Amino acid sequence: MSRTPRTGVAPVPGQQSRPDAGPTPTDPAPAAPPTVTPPSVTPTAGTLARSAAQAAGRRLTRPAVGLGDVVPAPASVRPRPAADFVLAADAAVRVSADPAAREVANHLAELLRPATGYPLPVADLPPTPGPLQLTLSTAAPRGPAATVSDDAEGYRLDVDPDAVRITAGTATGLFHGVQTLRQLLPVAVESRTPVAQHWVVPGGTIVDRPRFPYRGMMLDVARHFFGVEDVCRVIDHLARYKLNHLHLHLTDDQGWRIAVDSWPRLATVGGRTAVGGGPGGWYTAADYRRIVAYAARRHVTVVPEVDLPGHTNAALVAYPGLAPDKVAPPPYTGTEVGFSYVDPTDERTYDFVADVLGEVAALTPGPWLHIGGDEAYKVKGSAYTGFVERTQRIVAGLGRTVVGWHQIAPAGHVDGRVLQWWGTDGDDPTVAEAVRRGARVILSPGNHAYLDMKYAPDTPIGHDWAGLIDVHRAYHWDPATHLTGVPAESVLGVEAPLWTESVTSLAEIEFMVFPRLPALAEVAWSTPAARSWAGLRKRLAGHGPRWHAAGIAFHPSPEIPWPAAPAGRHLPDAAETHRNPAPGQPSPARDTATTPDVR
Ligand code: TNX
Repeated sequence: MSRTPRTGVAPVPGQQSRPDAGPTPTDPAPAAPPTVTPPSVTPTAGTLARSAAQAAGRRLTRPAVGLGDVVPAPASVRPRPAADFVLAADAAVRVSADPAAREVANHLAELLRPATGYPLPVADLPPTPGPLQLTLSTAAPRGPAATVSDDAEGYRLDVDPDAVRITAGTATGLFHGVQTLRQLLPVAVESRTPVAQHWVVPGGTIVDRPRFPYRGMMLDVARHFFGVEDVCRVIDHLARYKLNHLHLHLTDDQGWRIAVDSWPRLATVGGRTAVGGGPGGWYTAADYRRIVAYAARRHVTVVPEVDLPGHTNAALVAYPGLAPDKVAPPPYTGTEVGFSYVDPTDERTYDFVADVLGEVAALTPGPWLHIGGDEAYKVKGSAYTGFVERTQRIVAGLGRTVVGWHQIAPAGHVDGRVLQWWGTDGDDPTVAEAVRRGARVILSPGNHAYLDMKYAPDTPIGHDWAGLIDVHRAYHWDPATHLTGVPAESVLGVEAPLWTESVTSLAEIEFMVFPRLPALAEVAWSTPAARSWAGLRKRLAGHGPRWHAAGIAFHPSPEIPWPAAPAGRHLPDAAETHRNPAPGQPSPARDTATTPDVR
């Protein structure tokens, strides 16, 4: 199988080249107009930006954002207005001598270099502390808010006039601290080209840790296929908001999206279709590894889902022997659910399950294997629970933890198993009973967390079977009390699924994700004490210009007091949106300036 390598993410329609992200209406006025001495040779943009900033001196300007203007809301924020920090052009990033921490420092430098134009070399700590410090500290003192969190993902951020210091027990904590720092810099930090600007960070201390360990988004790449670069861009979005899991719904009736060596027709035949008759596509092992590696560098774990025993029409087209009647069904490109299933009475089905899950597990470093289990309406009673129990044992035999949609609840317990709740009311005795037997729960309530629901009746794409979900509805629920019989200790976390029956492009993904995903990230990360609707509205409003500057499409929800301009962009016409190319077909022209560094 050969596929044309993808070279970049889709340009956001209507914005073929990035805005230069110069100061926006929310940026502070510079203290003095930068004066640039005419150079004798033609300067680069970076040189100009550096000399402009130097010429303006290190005089303090008011920071563009407040220390608390962070999404998700940090656990503790103590501003020190007299302690603002200004990044100097000759700053270096100093980091504890540890390979994973060093990666985080490199990531920080890569985030800051394009907009600042500063070289920002990365070097070990000690000897010289320097103005940007990332310190791994397992021996950090414990105690109330003044200390570094001892949580695996917690961090502490201290901003003083002489330095910004991020301290954490793990590289993941440092990474989250870096995301906070990014949000505290002016909007222009999102620019891909140098901007003359005072890079001010508001003074004070943030001590932060997540409320729930699992915070994720699901992307359905089966109904419509999204290439590696699109998925990597989604991973960037997760990382910004401290989400740490990307669940990929890899298989469904309309398409099989991952190459499996032992059953090659799954991809080459089952991967050729998509909802609405589009060209489909699939990931080679190398493609999938690129996604996993890109995610790992951003402290995001990939959760692969192979949906079984239902949602399998594409597999049956490829291998009719898996079908109950052994007859190949026609390829399916509609949007109904619940009609297809692999034959639970045939031993070959379990060879298929073991082979597929074995290969997917071998490509996936994370601990989770998601086996679907939803809407298998034609496999009833003990045929269904027997299938799920056998599949759970296969997953356990691979040394992985099973995750399934909450319909798998009646099946017997295996150690550590996780149910993903997608119901719309807070009561399910079967789930509560499974939790009593030891299951943990990921909460994806359809009426709060489903990113494929419309925002409002006039939202041009999406469904409404679980209701309309505006930002208020996405935000207003508490995972600790949401489901009867599921106490906070049994809640592993929160995940926001994006099903893609009606979502066909990266711009449409972003439109459904922003601003709801950041709101849901706050539900998963922040303590109830730190959360408030008024605070979220204000903080999201400040992120609109950031998304605009980063070329991210978003829904300009009327609930959010966006700054006067730019107010976001509406969903582009379908004709403008990018569609993925057929296998073997060239990608449409891309804006290489937006290409994520996929490695
Ligand atoms: C239900 S929620 C499904 C999906 C659909 C989605 C559309 C769940 C586990 N299954 O197959 O894509 O609704 O909203």
